[in-house]
Amino acid sequence: MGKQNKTLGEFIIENQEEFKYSSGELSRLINSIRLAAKVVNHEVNKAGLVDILGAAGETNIQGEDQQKLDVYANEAFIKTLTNREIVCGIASEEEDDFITITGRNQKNDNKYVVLIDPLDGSSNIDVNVSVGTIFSIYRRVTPTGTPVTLEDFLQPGKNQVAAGYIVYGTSTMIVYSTGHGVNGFTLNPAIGTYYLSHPNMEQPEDGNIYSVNEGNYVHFPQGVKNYIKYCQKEEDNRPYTARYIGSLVSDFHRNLIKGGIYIYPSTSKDPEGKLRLLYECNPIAYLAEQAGGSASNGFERILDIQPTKLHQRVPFFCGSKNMVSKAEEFMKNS
Ligand code: AHM
Ligand code: MG
Repeated sequence: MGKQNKTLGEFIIENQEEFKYSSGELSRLINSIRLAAKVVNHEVNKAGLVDILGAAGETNIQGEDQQKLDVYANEAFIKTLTNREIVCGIASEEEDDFITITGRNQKNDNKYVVLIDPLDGSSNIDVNVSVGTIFSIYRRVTPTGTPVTLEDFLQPGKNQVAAGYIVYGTSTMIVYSTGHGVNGFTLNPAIGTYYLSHPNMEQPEDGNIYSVNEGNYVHFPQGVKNYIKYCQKEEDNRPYTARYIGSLVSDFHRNLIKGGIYIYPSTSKDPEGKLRLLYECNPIAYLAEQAGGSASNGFERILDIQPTKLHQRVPFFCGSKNMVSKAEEFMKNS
């Protein structure tokens, strides 16, 4: 792990004072995500064995049948977040409606809402490709002492107080921000500890990677088609390299480190695109901006969008600043 050997636990304590409302609650909340991430990581790592164990008629330690991993991850995060007296509501890609948490004394005095995609890209699990968890945290806008409402979840992304992701890749990492830059921590699975491996992550302003599902090309808006042609043209430092895993967290993570753009545009079949604003695009957009990158729906900043629905979809252009503005230029002029 080189010279950096600060653990995530130490980092959270050291940086607690930086939070806008430094009561320690947000630190405890991040801590509970760290814990759930370890539990889910353990399960994800066993994914390849499920068939073998299943064939032998194995059930888990509680005697339950093996669950689908996205359901497992959903329950693991919800359970962990509910157990601490910090969160008043959770919205998840796996749940139709948001979950209200009244707290042990039933007083509704917890202050934070969490929006989460517990296991994004889960169709990749069967083929041993990286998946991720994405999370977004806000302070509630309605007063404590009353049950959480939809309004507390439908806040524009610029109101986020923290956001991050966990990538279950060749190694497992947590990358998150509380509004003071982006830091990445790598799990040492032998001892179950995350170490600060990527301090102050910065997304290069330019890059040479474009990530888009070109199989949908015929359904793309003209601006995106034109931008793709631009990426492929032999000129200056182009053609760019095409890289698309089909797992948002991994595609973004690579482009964050190396420089690049990720695009999931509107299509003639899905005019709003595929990705969800609240628990996929907003947290990733927040991280991109915190790392010096940017995120747009092709025309306006993702973090400025006022959401109207919990599971709202949005076209997504995200990554190196200059690449995103170039793509926006093509959108505007098409
Ligand atoms: P999911 O939430 O159903 O897992 O879908 C989200 C995923 C993203 O991780 C990924 O970037 C995208 O869907 C890939 O979609 P496509 O296969 O249409 O390219
Ligand atoms: Mg998802």
